[in-house]
Amino acid sequence: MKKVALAIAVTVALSACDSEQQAAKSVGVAQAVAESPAADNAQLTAKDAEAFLQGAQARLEKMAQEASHAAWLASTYINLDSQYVEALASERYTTLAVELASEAAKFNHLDLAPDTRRKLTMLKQGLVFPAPKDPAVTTELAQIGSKMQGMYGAGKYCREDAGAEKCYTLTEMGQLMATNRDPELLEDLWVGWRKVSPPMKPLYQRQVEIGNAGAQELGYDNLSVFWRSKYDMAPDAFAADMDTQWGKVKPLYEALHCHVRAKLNDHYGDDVVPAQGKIPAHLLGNMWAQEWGNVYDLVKDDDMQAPYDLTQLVVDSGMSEKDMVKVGEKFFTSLGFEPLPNTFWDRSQFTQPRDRDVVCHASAWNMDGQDDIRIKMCINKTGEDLVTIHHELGHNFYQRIYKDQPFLYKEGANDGFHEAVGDTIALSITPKYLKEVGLMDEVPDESKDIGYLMQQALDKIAFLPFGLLVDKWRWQVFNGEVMPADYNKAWWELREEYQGIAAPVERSEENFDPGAKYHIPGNTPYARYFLARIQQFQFHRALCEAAGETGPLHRCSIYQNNEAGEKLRAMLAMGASKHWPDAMEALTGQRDLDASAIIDYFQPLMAYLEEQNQGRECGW
Ligand code: X8Z
Ligand code: ZN
Repeated sequence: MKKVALAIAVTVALSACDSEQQAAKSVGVAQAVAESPAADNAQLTAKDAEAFLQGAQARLEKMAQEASHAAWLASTYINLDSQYVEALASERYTTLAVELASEAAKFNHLDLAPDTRRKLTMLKQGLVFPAPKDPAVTTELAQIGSKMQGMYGAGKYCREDAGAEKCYTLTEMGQLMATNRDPELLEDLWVGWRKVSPPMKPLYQRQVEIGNAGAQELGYDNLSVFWRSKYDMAPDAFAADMDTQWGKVKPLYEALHCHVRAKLNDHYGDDVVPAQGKIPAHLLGNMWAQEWGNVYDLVKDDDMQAPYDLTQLVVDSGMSEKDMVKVGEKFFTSLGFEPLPNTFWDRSQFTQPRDRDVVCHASAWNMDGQDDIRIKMCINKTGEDLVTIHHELGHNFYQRIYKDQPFLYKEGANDGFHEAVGDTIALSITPKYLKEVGLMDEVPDESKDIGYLMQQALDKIAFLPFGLLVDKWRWQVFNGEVMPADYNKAWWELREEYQGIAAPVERSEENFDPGAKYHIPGNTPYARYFLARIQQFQFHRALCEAAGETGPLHRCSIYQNNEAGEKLRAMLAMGASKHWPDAMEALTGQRDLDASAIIDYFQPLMAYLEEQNQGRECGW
C-alpha cells in the first residue's frame, strides 16, 4: 500500500462465499460530511446526501481492505493469532458500517435521485450480521464469527483404521463419501463429521441474538426480514417467489428422487435403503446429500453410459491443480474477459497445505476492489472440482469487470447472480467443448444424452430443495419461530419434508447438524444458491440464443463465442448499479426469475424418468 498526501490508495476485500461483501477503489477526498458535526437534518439537501455517500464509501473501502487481509490470513492459517487479528478487523469494519448505516437515516425525509436513494439503501443493507451500537457487543459478535469459522475449518474426525487412529479432514471425508460404497463406513464418517458442531450451538445462539438486535436498530423486525430485504422487492414477496419457483421444479425433483431411491434400493437392499420413504442421507455421495452426482454409477442403467467421465478426463490428461484453473481461465478469456493477473497465480491457494489448518471451503476474493483477485480452494483432481473452479472464477471475473463501479455497487445484481456466473459457464462444459480443448477425442452421439442429463440432474436438480431449506431454517431461527431447544428438530423436519432424506441415526438437540455445513458457522446466506440454480439456466438459454445455437440446450456450449461473451460482459459490468430485473433483462430479455429454462433443459430426462417410474410408488 502506497501512501500519498491527501489521496490514499486503499483497497478492500470481497470474498464471495464469505460473510461480508466488500469492495474498494482509490480513495479521493470528500470525507467532509461524514466527519463534520451533525447538521440539522431539516437543513440537509440532496447534495449533502451525495457528499455523505462519497465519504462513506471511501471510509468503508479503506476499512474493508484491512478486514480482507485479516480474513484471508485467518482462512489460510487458522490459529489463535490470526483469529485475534481477524476479529479485530471485522469488529472495526462492523462498527463503521453500522455507524454509517444508521447515519444514512438522516436523509430519509428527502426526495432524492433514484441512484442516491439506492446507494443509501445499499449502505443500510451492506452487512450480513449487523451489531447493535455497543462496542462490547460488537467485539463479542466479531469474536464469535472468527471462532466458529476456525472451528469448522480446523474440524477433523479421528477414527480407528486397521488398529491405528487416523484423523480425517473434511476434504478427505468428502472424497470417501463420493467414492466409497460401504454403508457402515459412510455412516461413521457422516456421524463423525457432525461432532464438529455441538460446541458451536451456544455461540450460534448468541450470534443470532446479537444480529437480531443489530437488525432491529437499523429498523428491521429481525434478521430474517433484513436478509430477505436485499432483492429489490418486499421481503415476504421474495420468500413467496422462492416457493413459487420450487413448486415449478418440484415434479422434476420428485421424479429424480423416486428413481434414485429405486436404484439405491437395488444396490444396497431393503435393509439399507427401503424401497419406500426417505433416502438415508449418508448414501448420496456427498456429506450433506446436497448434490448427488457422485452416485451416478449406481443410478445409471447398464446401457446408459455418460458421454464422459470428467474426473477420468482430468486424471488422464495429467494436468495439475493449477492447470485445472488454467482450463477455467481459458473459457472466460475465450469470451473476451481479461486474463487473470499474475498476482492471482501468486496469491491464490489452490491446494490444501500439509502443515496447517485452513478453511478448505472454496471461495473467491477481491482484496482491493481492483485486480488483487484470488481463489482459495483445496483442489482435488476431480470433475466436481473442475466445475467448482469455474464457479469460483465466475466470482472473480464478475468482481473484476465491475471494479470501476462505485464501492456500493461492487456487488452482484443480487447475490444469486454472483453465484450463477461460473455455473453458467460450466453448463457449457459439453462434449463438443471438451473435444475442442483436446480433452476428448470424439463427441458421442445423441444416444448418450440421457446419461449426460442424468449426471447433470443429480447435481443441479438434487440441490434445489437443499438450496431452499437452509435459509428457511435460518429465517425461522432469526424470527423466533424456532427456538434453540428445537434447532436440530426443525432442521431435520425441513430436510425430511423438502429433500425426502433421513438421518441415518437418531438425532437430538445434543446435535447441532446445521453447524456442520459451512455456511452456518461461516454466516453466508444460502437462498442465493437456490436462485442461482434457476438463474444459470436462464442465462445459459439466453447466451445460447445469442450464440445462434439452435440445438438442445444441454448440447450448447458458448465457448469462444463473441456475441454471447459481449452480452454476458455487459450485464456483469453493471454490478449492482441497477435493480436486478434490469440486469436480468439486459441478458435474457426477461425481468423475472423463470424456472422454465431449467425445465426445458431437463425435459428429455423428465420423459425418461416418468417412464422409469411407472409402477413405482413415488414420494416419501
Ligand atoms: O459454497 C459454495 C461455493 C462457494 S460460494 C463453493 N456453494 C454452495 C455449497 O457448497 O454449499 C456452491 C454450491 C452451493
Ligand atoms: Zn460461490
